Amino acid sequence: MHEFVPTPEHRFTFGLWTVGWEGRDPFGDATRAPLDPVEAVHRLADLGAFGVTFHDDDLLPPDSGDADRRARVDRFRKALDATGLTVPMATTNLFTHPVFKDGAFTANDRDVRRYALRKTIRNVDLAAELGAGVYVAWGGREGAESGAAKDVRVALDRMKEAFDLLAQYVTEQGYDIRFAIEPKPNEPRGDILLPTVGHALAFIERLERPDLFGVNPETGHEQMAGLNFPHGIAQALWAGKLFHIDLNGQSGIKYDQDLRFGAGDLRQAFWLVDLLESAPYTGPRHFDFKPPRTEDADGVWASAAGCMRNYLILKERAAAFRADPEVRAALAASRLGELALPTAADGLRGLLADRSCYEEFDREAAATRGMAFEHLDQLALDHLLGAR
Ligand SMILES: [Mn+2]
Repeated sequence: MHEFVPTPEHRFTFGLWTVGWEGRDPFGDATRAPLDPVEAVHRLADLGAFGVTFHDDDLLPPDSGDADRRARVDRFRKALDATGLTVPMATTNLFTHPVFKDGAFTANDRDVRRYALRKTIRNVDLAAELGAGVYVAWGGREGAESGAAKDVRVALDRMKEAFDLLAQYVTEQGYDIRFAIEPKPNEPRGDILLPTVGHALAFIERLERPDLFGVNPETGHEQMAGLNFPHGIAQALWAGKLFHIDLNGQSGIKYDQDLRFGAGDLRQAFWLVDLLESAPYTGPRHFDFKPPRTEDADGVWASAAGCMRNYLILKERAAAFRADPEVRAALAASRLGELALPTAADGLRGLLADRSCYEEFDREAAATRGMAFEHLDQLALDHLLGAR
């Protein structure tokens, strides 16, 4: 039996804000003490992680002066060097401080928008210094609760302006950094702009440098809207835009649960791992979860270890599913191979000239063909449940 031991080769990464979450929620105070980022680095390395990510404010108190900033960065860097942990991604906190109550890049107040851009640029510099190749942008406060309060078309102009300026900045600095937009439908705002992977993909194509922008989809964010997360990831891959991914768990349409990966919708987690492991995606498997506030420090690390363990179990289960001869036969019976054939390799003229596909098509016979999907799906469940 496999031991499911994570190693840096698996490229598992965690946000400082995940294991460092103190358990403060809208109804209750913190249940855990603050976690020193240096301790987080050492504990994550001990667990077999590959890297760590951060918001600017996770690492550096927002009002810290230059000397204090430098001391904290140097101390963090020392921990990275001592453990071999990497920083593949960084991001900006544009949501906690009250100044962002109406958003950051799309706040109605121009001075807030300009501050948000400068705050982001300052942390992009640090991301470059620490070697991050991806910079995530989650616009949690970019939205509204009432219709007239936000002219959405104008707000999207401002969003585009912000990202165009950021693209110009990294280009002029010569940074090897690309941006990944993280969609979310709601929470904390009543409705957030760029609510789904699909909205973000369409937005990116309107930017001046679309090549520098992709998406950072999060399991729970899509599932909060009732959407199929593996389908969203597949479309991002199809568009060449899966720059990063946030893995966690969510049980259906409700508040953002941020459960450890594998908890919540286990079937979607299985299909997601099946997809990621067969896709041309070599980026980090990044966990953006929150150890429940019921947990003490031991529970935090058990939760983090569980994210990686569940991924590795699902990876093994998905590989067993794909290698099973009965599954291969069931895939053939479900005619997956036929989906891979172009519909009209003979071109439009061939299609129009082919009487067998319309005038002589036996529609009733085609309609009676079973698709054999249930047998295929049960084989998947058998593998997922460890029954095969
Ligand atoms: Mn996230």
